[in-house]
Amino acid sequence: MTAPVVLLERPAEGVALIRINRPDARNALNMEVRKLLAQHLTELADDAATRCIVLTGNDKSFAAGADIKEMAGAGPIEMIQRGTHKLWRMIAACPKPVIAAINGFALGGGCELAMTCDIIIAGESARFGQPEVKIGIIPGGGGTQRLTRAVGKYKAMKICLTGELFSAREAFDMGLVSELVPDAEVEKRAVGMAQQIAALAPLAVQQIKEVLLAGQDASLDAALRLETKAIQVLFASQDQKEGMAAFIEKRKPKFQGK
Ligand code: CO8
Repeated sequence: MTAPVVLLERPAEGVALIRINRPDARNALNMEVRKLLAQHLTELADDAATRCIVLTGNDKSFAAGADIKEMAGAGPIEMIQRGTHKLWRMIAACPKPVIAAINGFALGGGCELAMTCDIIIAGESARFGQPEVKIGIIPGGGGTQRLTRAVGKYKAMKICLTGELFSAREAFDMGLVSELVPDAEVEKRAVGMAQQIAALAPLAVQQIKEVLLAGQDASLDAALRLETKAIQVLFASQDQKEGMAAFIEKRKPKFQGK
C-alpha cells in the first residue's frame, strides 16, 4: 500500500500538523494533494480540539508547485472543471491560524500555498519563487495578488516576471517570511509557536485572523470599524472575563473558546 500523499499528525495539545508527502515529486501539488489539504483544513476548522495548524513538507521541499505533469496536456475547460480555484479558496478560508513550516523549495503553487498561511517559518536553505513564467503560464493560486500585498509591487513584479528563485534570507528581508531559523529547527519552532497560540483565547485568535485579512482589502475606516466591532463582541466571551480576572489575580488564564 502506498503512503497517503497528505498526512495528519498531532504533535502537541491543540495543534494539528498537516504534512505534504510526495517526496519523489518534490511535493508537487497534484489534485489529490489539493483535495486532501482542503478537506483536512475544513475538518480542522470544526474540530474544537484544534486551535492552531502547522502545514509542512519534508526537508527537500515544502511544495515545488502545481504538478506540471498532471496539467501539461489539459485544456481550459478541463482546468475549469478541475475546480482548483475552489480548492484554493477552501484552503485559504480556514478560520484558525495556519503556520507554514518551510524547508527546501516553496515554488509556484508551493509559494502560493505558503502565502495562504498566516505565519511563515523558513529554514535558512529554503528557496522561494514564482517560476510559472518559465513554463508559459502565470501564478494561478493567488501569487500575483498575495505576493504584491506581502512584498509590494516592485519586488513582486521582479519575482513573477523573471521567475528567478530567491533565498529564505531574501524572503525574510522583504517581509515574506515571519521567522528564519536553522533548517533542523523549522518544524520544532513551528510546533512550539502553534502551541503558544493554541494556549491563547481561541475566539480572540480567530477574530485577529479575520479582521487582519478582511481589513487588508477594505478602506482604513471600514477596517477600523471591523476591528472595533470585533473587540466589542469579545467582551461577551467567557475567555475575556477569564483572561482579565487571571491577570488581576496574578495567575495563568484557562481559555475555553467560549
Ligand atoms: N510538478 C511535477 N513534478 C515535479 C515538479 C512539479 N512542479 N517539481 C519536481 N517534480 C518532479 C521532477 O519531475 C522529478 O521527477 P522524476 O524523478 O520522475 O524525473 C522529481 O520531482 C525530482 O525533481 P528534480 O529532479 O527536478 O529535482 P531537483 O532537486 O533537481 O530540482 C526543483 C527541484 C528546482 C523544484 C525542480 O524540480 C523544478 O524546477 N520544479 C518545477 C518548479 C516549478 O516550475 N513550479 C511551478 C509549477 S506551476 C504552478 O505552480 C502554478 C500554480 C497555479 C495553478 C493554479 C491552476 C488553476
